[in-house]
Amino acid sequence: MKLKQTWRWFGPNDPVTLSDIKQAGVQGIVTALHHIPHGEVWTVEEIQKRQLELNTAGFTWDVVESVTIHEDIKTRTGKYQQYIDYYKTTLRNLAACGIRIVTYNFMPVNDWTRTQLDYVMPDGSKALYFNWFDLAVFDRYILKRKNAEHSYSTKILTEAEKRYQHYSPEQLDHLAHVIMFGIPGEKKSTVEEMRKRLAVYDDINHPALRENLKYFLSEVAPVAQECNIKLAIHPDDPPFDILGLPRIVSTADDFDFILSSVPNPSNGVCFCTGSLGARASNNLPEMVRKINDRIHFVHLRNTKRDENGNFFEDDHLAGDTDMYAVMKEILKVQQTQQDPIPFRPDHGHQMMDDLKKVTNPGYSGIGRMRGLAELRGLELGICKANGWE
Ligand code: DNO
Repeated sequence: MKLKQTWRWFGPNDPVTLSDIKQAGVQGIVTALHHIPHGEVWTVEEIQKRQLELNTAGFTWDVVESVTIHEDIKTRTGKYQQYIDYYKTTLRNLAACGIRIVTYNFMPVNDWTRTQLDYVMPDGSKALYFNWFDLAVFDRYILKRKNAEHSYSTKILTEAEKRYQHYSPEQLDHLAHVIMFGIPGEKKSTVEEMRKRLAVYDDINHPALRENLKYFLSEVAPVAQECNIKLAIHPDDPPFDILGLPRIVSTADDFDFILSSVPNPSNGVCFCTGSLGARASNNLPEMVRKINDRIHFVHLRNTKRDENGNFFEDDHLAGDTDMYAVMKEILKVQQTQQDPIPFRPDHGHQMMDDLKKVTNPGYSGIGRMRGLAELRGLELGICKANGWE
């Protein structure tokens, strides 16, 4: 059995429209109710409104990405218990509408983080890029985080200082905008807000954040199981501590903790090769073998690192991750499952006509289409060669 091909759509404001997506040949849509503030309940009415829109365009809503976890839950402060109860209600409401897979992440403060959104590839297409020197520029000179210098090597600090000296005020503003970009269509943070949100983590180290995640999961996984929902935690992107924040969804050991501390089958993973592949010590095929049937959703994308750990998003079949090996392991897991595991081509370059449009960073139409087409061919080849029809 093959995987289910899906496509992420950011809702009615997404410049890549449902009629565009129709031509990609996917079987399902991944989306979220981005207009609902983090932490609030998604009502059946709101879910059905979006579902109707998708159904009218000939699609089903297969995966939610994401029901975002409110910061109070991650830090276990303020109204965390109320937000957990709201989360349970949202899961029940989604299940009542027939939606069965829910993605989320447990990254403190910021979701995915990049330092450049238009890194020019040799072929002229544009990719997303993460550079430690620029992150340090932001951290030390824009955010002015206390003790930021302890988070970087001398090499990074020296290069960051050099860059800071020659960046113009506009370039610095732009860098801050890119780093704090967050989720398209959702509220943007200011530097001041970010400082406040970071400060809440002063007393939260890795074990404490792990405990907060374990508590959250021990509360919501039974509800998910009862209403037949599969939870899928997305890895940290990039899979390292950044801005002094603890990150706890980055390595095989992290997944081991997450899955074994709440051994409920509904507690699973969104296996994102682009996030996990940015860390050289992560062996992705091995991680697929270990996480196995707790993989509930898959993001396929590739990255290429340099000697300083900076990385750009490469073509889906190029880069440091052996996509053939990963795809083969995922397909092996698929053969043990009754239902197809959904995957989506994660990100894509801005290429051809994408370059003349403003699309959400990473979510261009043609770039993702190229990725999907290549991944689809790879999957077909592996399935044929192994008799997995
Ligand atoms: C970035 C995405 C992430 C992802 C969330 C999942 O492009 O992969 O923003 O959706 O982290 O909760």
